[in-house]
Amino acid sequence: MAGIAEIIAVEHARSTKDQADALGFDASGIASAGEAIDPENRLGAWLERGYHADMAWMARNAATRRDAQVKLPAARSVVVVARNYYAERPQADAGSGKVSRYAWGRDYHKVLRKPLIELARHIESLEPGAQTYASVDTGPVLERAWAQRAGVGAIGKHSLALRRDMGSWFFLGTILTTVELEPDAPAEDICGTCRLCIDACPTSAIVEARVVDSKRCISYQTIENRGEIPQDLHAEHGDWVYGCDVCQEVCPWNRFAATTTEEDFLPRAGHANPDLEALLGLDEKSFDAEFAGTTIRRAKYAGMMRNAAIAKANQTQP
Ligand code: B12
Repeated sequence: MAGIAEIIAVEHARSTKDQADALGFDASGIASAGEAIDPENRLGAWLERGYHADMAWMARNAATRRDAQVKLPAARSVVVVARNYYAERPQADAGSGKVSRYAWGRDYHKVLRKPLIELARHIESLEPGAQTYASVDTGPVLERAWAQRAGVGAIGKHSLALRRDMGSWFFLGTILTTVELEPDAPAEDICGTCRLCIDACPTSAIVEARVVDSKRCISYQTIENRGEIPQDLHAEHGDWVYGCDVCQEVCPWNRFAATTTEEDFLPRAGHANPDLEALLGLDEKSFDAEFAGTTIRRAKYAGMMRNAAIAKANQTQP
């Protein structure tokens, strides 16, 4: 017979997931925070091989990323939520570049913050003195590994969290909490022998299944790199001016994606396939105004001009 603590943990888990549904999340799951999330130190191996490129912040808080109880010492559970951002790419005109899908609308950090904080408040209301730590992307949390343990998504060979019903076009958010919640079963591999993403990556950035070398990844180069993009990668960048979706576009599971119900994620006019001439014609002030409230601002003016010039050269060179 289940003890009272277990019955409460089951009830609290149900209430948390119901609240996640009510707040508009497309999926949610729960993992136990007791064991460190990265016992094999895959993050350490990734950092040692220099796969974080110039993202020094990834190395600075590695110990915290590997163990939820460093961030929240009494953490017992990790709640993981997913929000679908899929929309069809609008028709592109000649002379346009490509922005990756996740950046077409309003910045997802801003969109997801409010419902995630509301969910954290709900969890805090379950138990007197309960604590939470909620984050989307920027917290020292290995979000994909938690998503896998919480049953929210398997880790695909492109390294992204992947589901049968949504593919990989979804953002993750996590809440570490001191509240005991009944955990879900971890997600099981759905890639099998498929290796389409590994073979399709234009720059061979997926160096082995589930391991991405940021130094080669177009997403890193166009968004995070503040310096020059290595010359030998220019041609492979093709039309991409912000991020890259190739590894996701070829994934068979992404055929099942439905359009997001979040209007803020739908493409803003000209942001999915920006006209390269027009982009290159912007001064810093007009760039900031055009992309205010979007994640594209992260590349900064100089970065976007660099990216647009490479895409333009790729279209004009024979
Ligand atoms: C740094 C970072 C990047 C870097 C490095 C990418 C990378 N693959 O690590 C760059 C800038 C390249 C990048 C690119 C993109 N990113 Co990014 N990124 C992050 C960030 C901030 C940290 C990721 C990290 O810790 N990497 C280090 C490696 C070592 O960690 P890891 O891959 O999670 O590895 C763990 C597990 O995968 C596990 N593991 C490895 N192999 C195996 C095998 C098995 C069987 C198991 C069980 C576990 C396992 O071991 C590791 C430790 O536990 C996360 C947010 C976060 N806080 O987690 C977003 C995040 C991963 N990014 C996201 C997105 C959307 C993207 C892009 C699609 C954006 C774009 N369109 O351009 C691309 C995708 C490129 C790609 N194929 O990875 C989303 C992904 C959502 C999803 N469905 O998975 C996240 C989760 C942000 C969010 N909150 O939604 N990103």
